[in-house]
Amino acid sequence: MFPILHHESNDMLYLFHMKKVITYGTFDMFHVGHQRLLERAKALGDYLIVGVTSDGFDRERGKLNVRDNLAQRIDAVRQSGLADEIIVEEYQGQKLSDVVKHGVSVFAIGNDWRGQFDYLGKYCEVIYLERTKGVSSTGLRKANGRMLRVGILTDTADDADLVGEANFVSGIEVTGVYAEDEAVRHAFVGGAETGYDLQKAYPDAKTLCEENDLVFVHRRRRDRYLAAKAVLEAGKPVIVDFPFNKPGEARDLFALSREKDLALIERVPLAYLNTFHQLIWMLHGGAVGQVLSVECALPALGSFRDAEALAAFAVTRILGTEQAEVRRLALRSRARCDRVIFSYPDAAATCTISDSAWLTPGMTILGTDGRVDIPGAWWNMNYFRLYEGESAEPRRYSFNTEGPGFRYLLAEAVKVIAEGRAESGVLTHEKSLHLMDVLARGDLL
Ligand code: C2G
Repeated sequence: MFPILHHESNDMLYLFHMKKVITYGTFDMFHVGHQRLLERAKALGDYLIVGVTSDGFDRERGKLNVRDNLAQRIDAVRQSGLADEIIVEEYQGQKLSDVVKHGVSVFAIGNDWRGQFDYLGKYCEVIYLERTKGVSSTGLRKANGRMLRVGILTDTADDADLVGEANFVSGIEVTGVYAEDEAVRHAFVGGAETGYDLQKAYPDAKTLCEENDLVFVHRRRRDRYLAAKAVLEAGKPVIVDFPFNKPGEARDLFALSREKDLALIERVPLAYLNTFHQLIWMLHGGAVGQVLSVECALPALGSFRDAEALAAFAVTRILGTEQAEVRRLALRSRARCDRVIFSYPDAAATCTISDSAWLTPGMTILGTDGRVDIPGAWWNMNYFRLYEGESAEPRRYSFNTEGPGFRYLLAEAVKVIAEGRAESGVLTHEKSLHLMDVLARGDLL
């Protein structure tokens, strides 16, 4: 952090006695809501410090595709004429350190953050200010005409986190839903109490496609293929759950998406996490020597088959698809438990998928020269521990990703669509087909 601007006198005595107020924000596309917030914050004391989030910190906290860069956002705050000092917010936990370091008396922030900064109350007064209604950076981006409208084609009242996650990706707006079932539609459009509070239930899938720029197909596996096909045929890009029923279905759709130059992106949020990329590149670079085994456990997140496909995705990213032989052992007692075993000429992987409440999720990768551990929800990993050489102490690699990961996939989708591509380089259609072939060989479809 560095002071960028000093309006007030530098007289130390004056500085010592005055009441300092601090506030933070991204201040993307600076607007009247930001201006009013700064005015009211300033009025709470004699000296206003404004923390503007760095581009990296916004990415880390999952605020993606912010339109203005840090220099532009700082400039906008400076031009408001309200800040006595501007600092840059670069990391989680900085607020507390700033409050102490700058001798701050009041921390003020919009009431969309109500309750979240109460912990600062030990060091200064915490005030949540009413937000200005009817204006937001999101609204302005929309007015600029570059919003991507997203519709949901679904058969379940669970949105797979799309609605919440889309809020963090600027340039994208979830408009509405089509579902055959009235109760499902109601969950999406029946107002805030029933669920997602979307504007619109479309009368049919065709209208949904016409009125949106991108469709999320979130349906049972047996219906995914036809639904995604209808979207592409209606001329719109699609995000669809992974996997399809058969490799043939995937082949068909990938060909159609190429032919029509429309993006088809399979929903595997793990594929889009920075931490996962780093893990894969480090393993391929020999971080643990030669990989001997992968062991992982995960709950049946809604569907055993979809959970197995996710595990297969992770395992094959580590050990490859070519030489994989797969089989599944299904155990059924009071709780269901599937075990999927991948054998390779020089390595093996075991994935345990269960709906038992006692399952301990995690992943361990054992190599000739080291080991990687990912405790907990590895499919949403934001760190891993690498044990190598003589040292018993692991090194920790992390990216502080936020949320269930869908937002990173959405941000990539926005890019792929803007560039007019049919697929993302992160999970290409070709790689996905290889994985489908593995799943088919192991009778996992
Ligand atoms: N704000 C407002 N009225 C609006 C829009 C925003 O009062 N119509 C306020 C927000 O509540 C916030 C400030 O303006 O206090 C900046 O908003 P953003 O740029 O959206 O920043 P935000 O993501 O809220 O970051 O560490 C960062 C902070 O936690 C806040």
